[in-house]
Amino acid sequence: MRIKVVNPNTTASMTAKIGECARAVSGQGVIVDAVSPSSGPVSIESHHDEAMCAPGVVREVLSGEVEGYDGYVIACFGDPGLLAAREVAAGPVVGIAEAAMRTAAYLGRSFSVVTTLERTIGHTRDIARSYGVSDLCAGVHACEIPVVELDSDPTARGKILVACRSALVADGSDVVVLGCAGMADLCDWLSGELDVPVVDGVAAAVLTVEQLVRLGLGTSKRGEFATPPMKEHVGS
Ligand code: 2AL
Repeated sequence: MRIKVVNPNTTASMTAKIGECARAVSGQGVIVDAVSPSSGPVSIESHHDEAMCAPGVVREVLSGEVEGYDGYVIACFGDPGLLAAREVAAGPVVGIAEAAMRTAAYLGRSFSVVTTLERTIGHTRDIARSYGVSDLCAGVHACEIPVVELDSDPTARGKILVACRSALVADGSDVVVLGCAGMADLCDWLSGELDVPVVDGVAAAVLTVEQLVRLGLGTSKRGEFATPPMKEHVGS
């Protein structure tokens, strides 16, 4: 089985980290390739960034179909391009926010999302609603660390831990969902510190795709996610 993990941003070090975290959980015989689009924003933390990265995400899934991948993960917490990617993929396509929120629903009464910047909170709430889990999402909290500083800022870990602790208290929740693929490597450490389940969407999405492929399940091509007619494009 081959799974293509698409990091919608173009920061190569983050793509490498996402690949490591994905391979750490994938099963025997599963090949995981982590890629990012050849052009696009270095991080996704606004509606504008999401719109700008989506064509690159879809291109990676289209090329993945030619390359023979069995399924795809969209490794950015806003799940940019997810629905368009489903239209062009035969196998399953899973976004990390969707996988993390659905996984968290198994683990407690409610969950808190800890995201990067405050401006991403509205979109996170919107997607929780669209996935039907907004009743379980007790709160969305920002640690105010930009995506590209998650690795370089020596205070980042500590700030994320503080944000998780205060989210659990403020929301009265019992599970933490990490709101950025760039936090994937902190998941084990945070669950040890917090003593509650901490869900990393990269791991959750990879295992969800793996499970769906093993079950022989792919994206339904009846109706909304049928292959769309490819249209003539005007201009460059
Ligand atoms: C993200 C993410 O997962 N990747 C990225 O570039 N931005 N999420 C976020 N909340 O900022």
